[in-house]
Amino acid sequence: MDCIFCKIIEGTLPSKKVYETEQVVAFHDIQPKAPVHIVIIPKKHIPTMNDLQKEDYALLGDIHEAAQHIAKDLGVEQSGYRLVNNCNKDSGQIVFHIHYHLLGGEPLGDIVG
Ligand code: IU
Repeated sequence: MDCIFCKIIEGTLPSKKVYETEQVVAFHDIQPKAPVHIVIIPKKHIPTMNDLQKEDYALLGDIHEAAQHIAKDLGVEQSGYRLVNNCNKDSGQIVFHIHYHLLGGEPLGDIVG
């Protein structure tokens, strides 16, 4: 499958991983928009939020669990952070493997992933 994030999951493309379970992987964004900018993805290839099926909803819990761990590990748990999903063109989604941006490390204002 020609999906950049699937290649990151397989390890055929490099990434700086910060968290991994059987279901999800998280890594540093290559073009960070904040001091902390992590991309959290399910290992299952789901293109967009529109494609989520009921059987996938548990993955959203896994992603939130990942976000809690990462926020703590990277020291933004108390200062604050934002979790953002972009869906389709108007949101600015460029990678069509569902993902959540975890942003923090400074007052975020209008910064989105
Ligand atoms: P978006 O929500 O689809 O716009 O975000 C995709 C993000 O994936 C974007 O912030 C990219 O910098 C990031 N990214 C990455 O971290 N590693 C990659 O190899 C590629 C994109 I391509």
